[in-house]
Amino acid sequence: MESPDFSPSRRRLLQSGGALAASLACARAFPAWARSGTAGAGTGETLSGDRIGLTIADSHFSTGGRSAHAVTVNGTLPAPLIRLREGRNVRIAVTNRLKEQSSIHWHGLLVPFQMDGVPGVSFPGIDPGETFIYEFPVTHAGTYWYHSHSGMQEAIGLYGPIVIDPAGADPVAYDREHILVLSDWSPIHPHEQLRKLKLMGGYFNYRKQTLAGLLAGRDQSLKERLEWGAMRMDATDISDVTGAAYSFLVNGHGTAENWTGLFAPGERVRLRIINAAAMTNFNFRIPGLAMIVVAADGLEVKPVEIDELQIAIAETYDVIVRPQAADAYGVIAEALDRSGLVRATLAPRLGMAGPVPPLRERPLLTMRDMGMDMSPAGGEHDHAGHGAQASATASQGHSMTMRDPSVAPQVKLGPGVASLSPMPADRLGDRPTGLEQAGHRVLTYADLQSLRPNPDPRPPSRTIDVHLTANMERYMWSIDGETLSDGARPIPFRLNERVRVNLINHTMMPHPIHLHGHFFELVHGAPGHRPRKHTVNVLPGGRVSFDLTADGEGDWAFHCHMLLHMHAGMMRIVTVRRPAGDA
Ligand SMILES: [Cu+2]
Repeated sequence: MESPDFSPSRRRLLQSGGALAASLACARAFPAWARSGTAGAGTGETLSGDRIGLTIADSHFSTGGRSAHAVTVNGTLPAPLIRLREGRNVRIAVTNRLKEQSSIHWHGLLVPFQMDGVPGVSFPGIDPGETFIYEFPVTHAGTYWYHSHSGMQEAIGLYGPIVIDPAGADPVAYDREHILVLSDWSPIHPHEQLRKLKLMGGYFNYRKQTLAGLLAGRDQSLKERLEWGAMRMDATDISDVTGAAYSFLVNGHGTAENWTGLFAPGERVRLRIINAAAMTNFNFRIPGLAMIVVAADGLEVKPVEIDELQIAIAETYDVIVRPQAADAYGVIAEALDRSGLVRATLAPRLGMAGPVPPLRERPLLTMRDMGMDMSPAGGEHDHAGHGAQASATASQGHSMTMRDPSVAPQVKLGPGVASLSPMPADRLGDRPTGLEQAGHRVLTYADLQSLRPNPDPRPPSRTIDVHLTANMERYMWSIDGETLSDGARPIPFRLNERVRVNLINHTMMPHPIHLHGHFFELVHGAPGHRPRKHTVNVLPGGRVSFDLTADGEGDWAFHCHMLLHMHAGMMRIVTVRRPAGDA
């Protein structure tokens, strides 16, 4: 990671970056890696070594002229970079100075379950005034992050990046690296957001279809609108908490604050992109620069060149960019529903700003997002974005039945389950919501192939279905129609068994589903180099299959990473137990 290049121009960059960082640091507290004008993640102080101390405390955060209470680590938002080396042991002492319980979960790291940091599942939580010592071996390299797993602390600032350097040579060549932590920030406290959403599921959706739009020939046709209305569905219901509530941030900086990462033309720059948002999936692009995806969720993939990717909450992607010109490039993270964006900048020197593109047209959901795309091309991703053909099919067929219990027999039906998708499709090869028509290369999960051979070649010995369920009007979210607080039973696995898990999305929203303590292989293409991930975004009306080797003994959280969905009940416990008689 250390670059051998110490040419005079490089040294000047480093020095000027440091000077600006120092001046900004007086105004607002940022850790070195997140300061604007940084010359790279390897150039400032980080927390590394085998002993680390973190203190969680109340704080304040402001951006774009708005300010509110925050929960921070060592006084900063985002939290400090933790940089470790594969093969070492680490001891992290976390002190809680809040008046409520707290915790830290090491997202994507494989640790003993007692160190995983989920209160009530794997440890008791860290009480006010207490210190908990996390101690674990660092077993694999890559880009990860950490966050609170208590209450809604993650939404108000408790998140930060983790980089694990490989024990040996890095298979990814690069001259410089930057960390890009994407997040969403609202002065409306997440508990208040939840209250508003319970009153009205579309509370933050200010961009429903209008009569004026209909008369002007925009959006859905009258026929489609009537059909969707009859099903109590809203084609603009893409995100629950939108840009109406949120400022979007890169490394804690809004667009006006223009976080800037430096480069020298011709360098290979590695960007470690982390979506640490509470509720926002981002479309990520750098107009004018191709991106070569080299890792997903920390683990290397065969390089694939693209122009845009959608990064779901809790995912990480590493990409290589190679800017040749001494220009400022806008780094654009646009909210999935196009209710806002944030622009950061990659530039050869300070004071430059990349362009801010206009927001693109907001997407509309289609019949495919309801799991009822019965058009002949239903398995492909060439369907019309506005679903005209699929809609016509639906109105002729059985598909108006959106709650036929026979399609998901294990789901406990009740007021919390408003719909069941009649024909959920495998959408791993689909472009994600809103990017169906983009006129450039968009990453799909089907493009990802693991760089290393998958470690467990066994075929699964059994299959389970996990249904993602909701009543969006009442803001109820569940798995198999049950929530953790309903007393939903754990999902049991035997240690080291190989299981295929089918995630089936019966809701009109994507759900980034995260399993703790494991990587799993997405099932597409030939076995052997399937992408290994810890989080997978299940598109609306879609189905995702993954194969899992249950090799993490203990109890693990398994949940949607949309914080309000998890809080409302879209979470399960997974238990991995030794078969009886095994010592
Ligand atoms: Cu969710």
